[in-house]
Amino acid sequence: MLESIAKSFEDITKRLSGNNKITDKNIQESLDEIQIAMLEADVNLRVVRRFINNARKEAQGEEVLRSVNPGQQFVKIIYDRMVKLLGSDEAELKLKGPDTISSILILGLQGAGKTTTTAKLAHKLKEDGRNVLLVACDLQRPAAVEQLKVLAGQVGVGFFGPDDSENGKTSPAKVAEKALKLAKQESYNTVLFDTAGRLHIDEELMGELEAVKKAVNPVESIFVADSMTGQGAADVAAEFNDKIEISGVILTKFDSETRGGAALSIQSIVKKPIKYIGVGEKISDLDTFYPQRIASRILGMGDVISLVEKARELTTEKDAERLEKKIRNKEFTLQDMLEQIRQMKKMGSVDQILELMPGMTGKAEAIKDRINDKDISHKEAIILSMTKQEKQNYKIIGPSRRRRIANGAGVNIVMVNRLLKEFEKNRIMMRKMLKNKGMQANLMKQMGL
Ligand SMILES: Nc1nc2c(ncn2[C@@H]2O[C@H](COP(=O)(O)OP(=O)(O)OP(=O)(O)O)[C@@H](O)[C@H]2O)c(=O)[nH]1
Ligand SMILES: [Mg+2]
Repeated sequence: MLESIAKSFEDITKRLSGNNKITDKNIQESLDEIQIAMLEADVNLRVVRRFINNARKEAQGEEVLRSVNPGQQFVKIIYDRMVKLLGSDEAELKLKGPDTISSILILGLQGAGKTTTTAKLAHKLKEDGRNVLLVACDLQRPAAVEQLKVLAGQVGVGFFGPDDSENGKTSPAKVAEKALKLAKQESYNTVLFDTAGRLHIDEELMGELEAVKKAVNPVESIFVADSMTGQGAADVAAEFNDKIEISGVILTKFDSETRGGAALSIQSIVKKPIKYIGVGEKISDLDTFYPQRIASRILGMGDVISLVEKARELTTEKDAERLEKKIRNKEFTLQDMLEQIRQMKKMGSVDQILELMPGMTGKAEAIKDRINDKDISHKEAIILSMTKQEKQNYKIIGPSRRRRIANGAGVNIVMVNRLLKEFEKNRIMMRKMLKNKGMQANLMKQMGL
């Protein structure tokens, strides 16, 4: 996935990050190459032009950081712009609470992967504890209803479709209405409507979809697009959005030789987020779309990017001194830890962070088992559930406070205990690091100093 665009960018960013001097001329040269790489990846021309112009302006206007070289800094600018192009933050489904029915409409062109994606979403939502009903509103192909029925059976969720006796006498909107009645009777709280595709957008399809949309009043109307269709996917999504407002996009077949054009064009053309990517044919092959991770995969420069990020955060020597003093004086608080956790979140994947840490090479696999991204979110939630006082002085957090914090964060008390232990250990370790000259150099390097 994204191999070819990543390959083109690899050469550009590698060369750039070795540059100690950056001039208008080599900015222009690199931007020319980036432009070619993006066009080859089938990114929409208007999107590419805007990207290049903005990156140039930013590069020329940016203050030079003391602790990284200008080439590295330029790579970071490109990375930030790319994250923006991909939509900045992840965007999951917006559903109502469990006591109300949330309807999700799935639409898109023929063969885009709608039916498969409907089943994948059902699987995910079932795992989240929702009671899911799949509804076959595709009356175009006789086999379509059966296909969804089989998938519903595999996932283990409810199914509703037209009867054989209704052949030719019903409409997608009528099926949808009946399905909603059934959902109410049988207390389903999440209803997914799979609809028919067409080769091209036509009036009949749009009319049909509008009628279904009116009947179900969905909280999400998800446009399913085949990522292999490149920037074409963005144009079609825009048309669907004009006619029947969509709330988000799922890009399928991201596991295949996709060049990236769809992912990089959709957000700026349609202004709707990509919520998930399909990464295979199995029902579990649906991943949240993380713009930061995709951008790092394309640029392949995770270490340089985080180095610049840290350097930006600690731009002056004073900041570094302050942190060092905090550690020395045991003033490193849970609030500081929270900030560290947030930095980790911002950087994207745990893998990359591990690769960056000195002495971690080779040990990454073992550690990965212990920390994962969910864990990071839990930790953030735990610290956020503490009062200001507690964050400043962890020693006051006794058993009843721990219980309250666990409740507030929606986690088990064991996790609160574990976090506090880890925090204590980190404080000691950091102090030790400061005493050891070699380790100190490493720590400073990590901070981009
Ligand atoms: N590799 C891969 N294949 C996928 C993915 N999503 C769907 N497919 C395949 O794409 C083909 C079409 O998928 P469907 O879900 O039937 O597509 P559809 O949009 O419902 O098609 P129509 O109902 O005919 O419009 C199937 O062979 C799927 O297995 C994906 O994320 N990765
Ligand atoms: Mg289908």
